[in-house]
Amino acid sequence: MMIKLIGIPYDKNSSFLRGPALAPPKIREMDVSGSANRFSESGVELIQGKNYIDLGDLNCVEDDSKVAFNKIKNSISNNLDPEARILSIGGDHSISYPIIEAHVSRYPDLHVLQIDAHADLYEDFEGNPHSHASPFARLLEKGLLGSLTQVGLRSMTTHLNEQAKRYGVSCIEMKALNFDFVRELKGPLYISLDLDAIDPAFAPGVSHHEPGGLSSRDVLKIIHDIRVPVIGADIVELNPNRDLNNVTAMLAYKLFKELAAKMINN
Ligand SMILES: [Mn+2]
Repeated sequence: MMIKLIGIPYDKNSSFLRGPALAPPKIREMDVSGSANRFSESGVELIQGKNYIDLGDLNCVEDDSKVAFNKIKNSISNNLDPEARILSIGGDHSISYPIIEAHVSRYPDLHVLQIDAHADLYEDFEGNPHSHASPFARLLEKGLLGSLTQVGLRSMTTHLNEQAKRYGVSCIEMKALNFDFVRELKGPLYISLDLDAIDPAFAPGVSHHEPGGLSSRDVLKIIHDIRVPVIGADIVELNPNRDLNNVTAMLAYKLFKELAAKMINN
């Protein structure tokens, strides 16, 4: 299986701070920094040209949402083929809407695992239906997902609880965290990984610091323990402006390797 890496430097739908548009080159920098090898913990060596190719970044930094979302959806659709899996590097979380929508046209019964501090189910956020707080509301209102499971949540509101109930979302909140859900995930599975799911002690380079999160190891364990086919993934919300000594960028790079290895092994 070939992994296609696509950078999507788009952060215009961030509600609080800009910065995630700077993430794709920062994560690639970790790859060539000399600090880490290219093996996943599961023993897969990532070799460019052999099991992954880097397609570079989309040219969408300054586009408005509609134009950017169309470019993203078309790019993902054009690059999907039965022998490839796409790993997208964001960008803020709004980009997962067009990315996942494109995947659904190839995998009609697609299930999604969202690893996130936030449910991202707002009908709109401060008037913006394309906000990074709303991508999963857009996907669910179109009836596009077979199921949505969210883990890492620790910022629920009355509205978000209502939305989760309305759309039948499985919410695993941090206050009641356990990992039983991993065995119940259905495939084909898409993983949307918002780095703010991880505690700011491990991942300070995100726009929204929400204490009480997952550890780096928790997320690695979730990825390793998934038993259904993973057919696509994104890593979003790295904000290099907030990072400390590239700690979060290196975590994003490690999670990239583990997600890629998981998809190569499927
Ligand atoms: Mn989030």
